[in-house]
Amino acid sequence: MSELETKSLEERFNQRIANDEKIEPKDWMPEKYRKTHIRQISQHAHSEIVGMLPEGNWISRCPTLRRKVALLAKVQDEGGHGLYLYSAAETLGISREEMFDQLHTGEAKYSSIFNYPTLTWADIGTIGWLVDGAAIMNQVALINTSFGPYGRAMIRICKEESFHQRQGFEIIMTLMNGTDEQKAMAQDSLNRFWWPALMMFGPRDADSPNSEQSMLWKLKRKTNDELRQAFVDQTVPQAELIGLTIPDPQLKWNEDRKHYDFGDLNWEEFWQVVHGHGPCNKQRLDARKNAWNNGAWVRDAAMAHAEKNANRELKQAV
Ligand code: FAQ
Repeated sequence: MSELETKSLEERFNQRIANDEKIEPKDWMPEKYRKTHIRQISQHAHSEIVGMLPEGNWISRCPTLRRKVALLAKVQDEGGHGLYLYSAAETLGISREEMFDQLHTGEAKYSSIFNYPTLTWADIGTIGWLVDGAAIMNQVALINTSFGPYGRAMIRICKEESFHQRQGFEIIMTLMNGTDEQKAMAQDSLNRFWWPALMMFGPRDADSPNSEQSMLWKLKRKTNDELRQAFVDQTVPQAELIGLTIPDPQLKWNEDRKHYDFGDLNWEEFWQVVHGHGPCNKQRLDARKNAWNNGAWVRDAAMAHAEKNANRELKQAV
């Protein structure tokens, strides 16, 4: 393709983005747009499936049968989200094997939040309330992302995440209506998860290498800092309503800005966790690698079955 032709395709593409048109997998797109989407969508998918692990840890120890049914369904939903997202990324020309390989070798990231342990039952409530709450804040904005398959996957995912958020909040509310020990358990869980939940939104805008281009392409519709602020503004009143204290002495309503001011995050900790040195990074990756290796026979059997059927159909056709 000549330089002139590429330039005119690029102009047409930029015009479509400016008009808020969706870009579909077979449409022409700049190579960098394709690669950036593979990066973000596959990392999002990895986050969903690694995210099954901290909660999976409590399925056999739920306090009641009702809680167990809800948690089982939630963890399955997260697996489903991962599958939609892997499929969306595959439309851009990467295979699932390649994506898993990138996860297993550490080339692809997944959300830092899932490298923290779930020590008590209250953590299951906190994950639903804060982690799904933060995920929705980010994902509702992504419904309007420019790449069609990603935006459409988000519609269903957001519906399910908002149910997860409510079930988590209801667990914490129940604990806050309970004994002193239960209240202390809920507060301790909030103390441990508050800052890691704020880290889910990524580095400050000034330190985010991908944001500027992703905002121009309308892959991201809001910046990391905008979403983090919206999450704090939404969550602080929820904590106050049920008698929990946000572990941030600098947290204060700012009447001029009409937003909460809050303390700075521990960015050293954030980057340590992102680069593989968090409390559970090794455990999480080992679990995923084992799942992939132990599932090899299922994939092989499915392929052999498909091949056998295809051969049978071919023979019948001859
Ligand atoms: N953890 O330039 P930016 C969920 C990386 S789903 C780890 O700002 P970007 C559901 C980033 O990848 C949660 N790495 O990057 C659930 C980049 O590295 P790279 C996941 C992080 O992409 C709930 C580098 O730092 N949600 O929770 C993190 O523009 C409950 C520089 O950062 C999504 O993935 C982090 N927190 O913005 C499941 C949503 N932050 O790739 C189970 C979609 C940044 O250049 C239970 N993703 N990094 O090597 C996004 O919106 C964006 O990718 C951001 C990062 C906002 C995460």
